[in-house]
Amino acid sequence: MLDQPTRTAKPSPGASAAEDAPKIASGEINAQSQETDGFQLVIDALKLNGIDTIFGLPGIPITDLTRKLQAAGLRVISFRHEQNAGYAASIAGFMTQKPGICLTVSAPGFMNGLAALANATTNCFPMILISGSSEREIVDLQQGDYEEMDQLAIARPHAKAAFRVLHAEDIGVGVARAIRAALSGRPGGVYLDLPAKLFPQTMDAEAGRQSLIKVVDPAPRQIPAPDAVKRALDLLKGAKRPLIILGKGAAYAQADADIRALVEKTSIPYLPMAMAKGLLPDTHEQSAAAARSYVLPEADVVLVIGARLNWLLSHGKGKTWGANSAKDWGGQKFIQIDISPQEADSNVRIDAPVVGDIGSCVSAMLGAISATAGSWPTPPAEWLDAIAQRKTKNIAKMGESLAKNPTPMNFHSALNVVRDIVKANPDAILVNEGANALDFTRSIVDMYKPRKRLDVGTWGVMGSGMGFSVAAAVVSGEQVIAVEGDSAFGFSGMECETICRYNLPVCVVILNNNGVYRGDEVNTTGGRDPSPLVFVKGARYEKLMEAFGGVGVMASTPAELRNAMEEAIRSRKPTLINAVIDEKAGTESGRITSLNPAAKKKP
Ligand code: ADP
Ligand code: TPW
Repeated sequence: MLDQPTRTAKPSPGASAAEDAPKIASGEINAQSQETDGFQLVIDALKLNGIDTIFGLPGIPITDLTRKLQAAGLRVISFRHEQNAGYAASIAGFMTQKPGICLTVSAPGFMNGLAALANATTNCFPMILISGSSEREIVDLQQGDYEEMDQLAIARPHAKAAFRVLHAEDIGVGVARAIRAALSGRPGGVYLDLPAKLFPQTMDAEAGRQSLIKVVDPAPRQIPAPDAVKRALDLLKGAKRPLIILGKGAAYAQADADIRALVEKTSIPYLPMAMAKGLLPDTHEQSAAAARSYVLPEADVVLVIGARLNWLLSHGKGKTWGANSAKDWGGQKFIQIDISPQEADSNVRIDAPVVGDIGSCVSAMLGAISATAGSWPTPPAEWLDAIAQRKTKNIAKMGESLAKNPTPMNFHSALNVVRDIVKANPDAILVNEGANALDFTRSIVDMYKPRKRLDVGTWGVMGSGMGFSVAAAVVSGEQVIAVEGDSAFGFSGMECETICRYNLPVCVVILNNNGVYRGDEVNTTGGRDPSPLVFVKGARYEKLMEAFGGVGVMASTPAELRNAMEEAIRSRKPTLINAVIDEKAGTESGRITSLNPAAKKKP
């Protein structure tokens, strides 16, 4: 044990009533001296704040912390790569409104986790990356310590906040600050640096107990200003062709009933962003998802709830929105509900920003609408009829594609099966990544309940699949179905071992077309190497799950895929189905071919 001076902790102003104080396991305290240490204080601080699961990967200096966390009753889910543990933590945060914790070793482990931390910040997922770090004195003089790296400085630009704790008595404050930063306002990723020297530091147990903080109201409601609500409703009321867009912030907010009531009371058609699918069932008659390319350019007033007008919404302008060129405004008026006061006007003018938490904003709007005593106008019939017509046409067209049964399978015939299975199992959580595998799944597979679709998010990040799957199963206990492109799966495929080790009900379906995007590209330059976009043909991915005691199935027909998925769900066994599809199926970059510089090449 390192010889650290025992400093007397000040009583913390946030330390609440005695019943909130952690019961420190007696075995962990030196009975004679009644001391506690850094390990124990970290554990107690997390427990005190309701953290019950840690996603991570052990090693110096946090090996013992993982053991002690487990001994203290927390669930420690140990991964094969920190990036996957990080993705798991971030999506656990999205699902639960509690910060997901990822615990890593110093430098390389930290760096592996950092990708997930940055992704969490980008996606507004609450997460805390806790990394052990090396000796400050040596790191700062760059004297070549074991795993030397200035982690705090590196994390800062990728996190909403970053903190380091040097003294045991400050652990309570450090953990409290991290939790508050991750959850309050716009959620995000937080970095907490815990140097190796901190863990064995000792201090008086009672002073340690007093130093811990149970965070009170970590995500305070933010009530919108009444005049902002009125401005928004006045604009919405006068609309001839109103539209509501629901984003993953709306899913995160867990204001499901009020959001549904707002949509239904106003009768306004809505579009769900990918991770907002299921907030209202995708089969809801007001869903305009099947008429997206009609409603975006035609709408005159758009109410955006918990979505940013970023690339996924073509920045609120350009041809998608009916303008003549990419930089032009389509003429829509926007109302935007968001917790971040800086979000409005980020891309186009927001005529009526409503700043606050979605629960409070939607409830305020509902209250004002109800006060109109039934006089809220239904959108003009021409608008609703025109949307209904497009929907009917597009749904019929999709039905035709789904009904085909080509050999080999294509995305449609395979996903038709997934669509039926999800319909029959609406509580199952669908994880989804890939390019074509992502785009087709998003449009073909209907979701019926909120927060059941977890995907690549704002960055379109490949590699989130298995981390998300592990977390979804651990946090919810529900069946997970992960629909993966074969390339996408490869980024985190080794976590099949984790899925088997924890015996999680995860059914991975790989839509295997032998490559990135497609598998039929050849190197025509005469070189000896294959095209950079293709993989080993006929790869037997299912054997990866078998290697760890799970179930592996190769499925070449929709019937085989259906049987294998049904069996996976019945048995709840870790299963990997290698769904072999046509290697010519799919397009380069899926639906975002327009962003590919190759597509922009001048002739
Ligand atoms: P999508 O990718 O689905 O379009 P984004 O991630 O772009 O969604 O946008 C989510 C938005 O939701 C962010 O601007 C974020 O500030 C906002 N947000 C997240 N949680 C809340 C909340 N509880 N209340 C209000 N806004 C929120
Ligand atoms: C971390 C770039 C986007 S989509 C994709 C890559 C490599 C894989 C597409 O092939 P897949 O799907 O998964 O087989 P399909 O259905 O089209 O055949 N690195 C990261 N993120 C991204 N987005 C990429 C690379 C990419």
